[in-house]
Amino acid sequence: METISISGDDRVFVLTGAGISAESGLATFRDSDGLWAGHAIEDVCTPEAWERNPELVWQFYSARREAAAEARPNPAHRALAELESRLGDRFFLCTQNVDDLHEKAGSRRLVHMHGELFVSRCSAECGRPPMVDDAVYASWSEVPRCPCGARMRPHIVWFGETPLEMERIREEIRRATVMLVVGTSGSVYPAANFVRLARQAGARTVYVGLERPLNAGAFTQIVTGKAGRMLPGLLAEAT
Ligand code: BV8
Ligand code: ZN
Repeated sequence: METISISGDDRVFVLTGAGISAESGLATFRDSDGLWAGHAIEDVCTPEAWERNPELVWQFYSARREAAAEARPNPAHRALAELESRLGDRFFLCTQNVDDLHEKAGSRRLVHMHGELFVSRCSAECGRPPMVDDAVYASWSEVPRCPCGARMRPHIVWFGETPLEMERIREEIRRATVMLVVGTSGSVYPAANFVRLARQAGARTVYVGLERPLNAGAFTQIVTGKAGRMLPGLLAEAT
């Protein structure tokens, strides 16, 4: 059984994408029946889309809230939470996913670089902190207002917007000796570039996913297969 060698003085940076939540029943982006199948990115995942038709944007994210609320973590999420419990501060998890399945599996040392589904913030960026919000909004009139009067928007990083926690992420990549990337096609930046930064920092880079990603050339080890099936065994000997 192939394993990923992680030993005593290794620091592990993990990056996950939509593929890790596929076995939990959440659609990925690029699959034929993926999230983008029903909607053009431009209509639901850009600041321009929000200006043009904020009701449609809230309907898109409300549908994703309903789907994610039903979903349960799978063995891949749990294997990473288990690895965190063994490695402690030698472990860091960065996810592109906006679902909360990593948290449901017990992960704590993580950042959502593209935002979180069950969080909303002021669309006027008045400075008030984002708030936990699992409500679904079928019509614009239901969308709550910030105390400043502006409507709330999903706390999600749309295309053209700056990802969250980039300084922290860059710092963790610099310190990593192993980068493990799970279930991401390598098509969206800056996340798709992290593996190259890790290589430049001298780290071993491992990909686990259904198919070779677009940035396959930057990996020192590639294991193809379903993350829920592969990851527990691959990490079994990690210390
Ligand atoms: C920015 C939140 C400046 C929303 C998301 C031209 C060239 C290069 C870059 C650009 C360009 N033009 C524009 C850009 C920049 C743009 C970009 O990358 N565009 C792409 C389309 C070319 N990026 C941005 O705009 C970013 N911002 O650049 O700001 C900046 C830069 C640096 C520093 C400071 C500022 C913001 C991008 C974030 C957009 N928001 N998500 C939401 O979720 O609704 S991105 C969203 O799409 C996801 O979060 C994720 O990042 C991406 C989807 O990719 P994946 O997760 O990989 O999913 P995908 O479906 O593609 O693949 C799934 C994989 O899993 C497949 O490989 C499949 O084989 C595998 N799989 C399936 N089942 C399983 C499995 N693997 C294992 N097990 C299974 N069971
Ligand atoms: Zn406000």
